[in-house]
Amino acid sequence: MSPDPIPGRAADPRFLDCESSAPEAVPHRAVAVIGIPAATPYRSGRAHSASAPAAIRRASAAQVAKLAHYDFDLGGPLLPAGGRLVDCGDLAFDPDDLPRNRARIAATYATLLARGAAPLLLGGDDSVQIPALGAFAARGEITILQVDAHIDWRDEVEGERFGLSSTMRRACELDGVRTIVQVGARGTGSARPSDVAEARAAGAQLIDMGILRAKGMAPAIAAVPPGRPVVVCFDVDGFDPSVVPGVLGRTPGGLAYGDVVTLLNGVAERAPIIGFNIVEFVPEADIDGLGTRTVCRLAMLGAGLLARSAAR
Ligand SMILES: [Mn+2]
Repeated sequence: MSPDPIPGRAADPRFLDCESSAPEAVPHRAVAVIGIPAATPYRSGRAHSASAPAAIRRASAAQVAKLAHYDFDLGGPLLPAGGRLVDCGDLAFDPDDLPRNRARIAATYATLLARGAAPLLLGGDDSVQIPALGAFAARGEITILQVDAHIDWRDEVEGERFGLSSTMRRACELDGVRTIVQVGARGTGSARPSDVAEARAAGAQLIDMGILRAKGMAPAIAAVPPGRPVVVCFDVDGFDPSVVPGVLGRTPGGLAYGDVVTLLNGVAERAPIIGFNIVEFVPEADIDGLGTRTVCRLAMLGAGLLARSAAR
């Protein structure tokens, strides 16, 4: 099986009206936006976040005029001096060939990383991250910082091992993944007691919402080993549903946007952020554009942090 050589289509509009680029032409150290609508939906499910990349890009249009302005979440303009941002468009998704979807993502990430790019993934459901993380881990040791209401440690669901509830379990099996820090778990999700026990036994550091309520973001930041490159795996259901209502299941008691700014800036001070994945946004379930605007801001924060790490 050979993956498609090109992405599905160029983005229109492009994220923050940046220049368009094929993955194989991305400039060295550029932040490369890549939309991935879906990869491995469950048989009982659907590609529920497929419209998210376009929704985030559309929301970014309102931010373009202020791109060079001071961003107080980043302590400067979005892009540092010399920073580049390009949009690689969206990968194709074939609901009838899930292995090919994963191969396409893996090949695209291998190309982006070989060029020295810093990928900003606009998903897509959580399953799109699995092949992307494989590409990162194949190149060197990484830390995964997951923000999510759920720990995603199921070995399989409906017989599918590469679906959205298995992302951290599959990541743990990659040689290059040395540390997994999981932030924001709360309520109930796909995890059964055995899944939580196996996550802990495998060394995953579960910084759940109870810990964060008691101690703030400091324990999550401190759990990230200094120096080793970090890939951020951000399921937007980590936010409280009053912040981002557009998710598959609204679980109360989540993170505020400001918590996330504190967390990610704290992590970026400790280690370079080399990849930033935003998944599980469901624009159709948003309320009055509230969450769309916030997820767009998250993507901007991710772009700014990636660009700062790439510039070092
Ligand atoms: Mn989740």
